[in-house]
Parts: sequence; C-alpha cells; structure tokens
Amino acid sequence: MPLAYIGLGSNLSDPQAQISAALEKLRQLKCCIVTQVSSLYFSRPMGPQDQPDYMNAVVAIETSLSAIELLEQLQEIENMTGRIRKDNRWGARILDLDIILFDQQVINTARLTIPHYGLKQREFVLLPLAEIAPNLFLPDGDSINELASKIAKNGLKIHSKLS
Ligand code: PH2
Ligand code: MG
Ligand code: MG
Repeated sequence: MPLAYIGLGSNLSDPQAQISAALEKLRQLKCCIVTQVSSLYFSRPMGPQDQPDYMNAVVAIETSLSAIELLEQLQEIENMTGRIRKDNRWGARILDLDIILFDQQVINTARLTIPHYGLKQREFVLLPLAEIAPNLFLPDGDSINELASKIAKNGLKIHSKLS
C-alpha cells in the first residue's frame, strides 16, 4: 500500500487538543493505517506574525486511497473541526492537514502539489518528518535528514509526545 506523510498544524482553539483529535480521526479512517507519529512540536508562525504560535506534527499513513481521495478525506476532517475556508493564506487556523509526501509521486495540479511546496523551507515540517523518517529521500533525491540538519530551527521545540 502507498505510504503518505501528513503534516498537522493548529494555532487556534486549544491546538494540542485539535491535533490529538485529528490524529484520532485519522486512526478511525477505514482506508488508512497510521504507522508512525512524530512528537508534538511548538513552532513560531511562518507568515503573518500577528497570529498565535502553532503546534505541529507529522504522521505516516499507509493508505489504499489515491492522493486526491486522501486529500478529500483530510479536508472532511478539517471541515468537521469547524475550519472555515477563507482566503487567509498563512493565517491562523483551527486545523490544517497537508499531504507532505505520497510515496515517490510528483503531482502538480490545481488542487494538489506533492511533495508539499513548502516542505524544504519549513522547520515545523522537516524536523518532525526527520524524527519519524530520517532515511527518507524526496523524489528529487534530497535526503530528509540532511535537509533537516541544515534548516534554522526558528524556536521550534518538542512540546510533548503524541499518543
Ligand atoms: N501553517 C500555516 C502558516 N504558518 N506556521 C507554523 N509554525 N506552522 C504551521 O503549520 C503554519 C504556519 C498555514 O498553513
Ligand atoms: Mg499548511
Ligand atoms: Mg493546508
């Protein structure tokens, strides 16, 4: 089965509780098996600074779905948490579930860009990803461990274990 990596993020309405609840919902998906879970990280906002700090994590899931079907499942979970889709790029949100990687697939469509376009610039994605998949390589050949070791931490720190 394909292996996907999902980034979880929240900076509103008790972020830690939002991430835990989202993980529970991912575990309940019939199509998916959550195989690995990173620690929960505390991170400073990328983008507009007049928003609360974030909690971020990355999980690995095996899935029988295609990438676009998985995106639909993730958006359903986001919508269930009361996330309102509006044009606030990089703004505060209750829950953000992004597909970071989907096997070694490269997808560039209007709805989906995989690998995630910000992956290499975001410490709050790279470090949790390196925690659970240090030996992973991107489709372009870059090593996750190497990218993670070079990026500035920008205050990122492990907040707690997720279970
Ligand atoms: N997500 C954003 C914008 N900025 N900053 C951090 N630290 N973590 C995020 O997940 C994040 C962000 C929009 O998706
Ligand atoms: Mg995002
Ligand atoms: Mg998103």
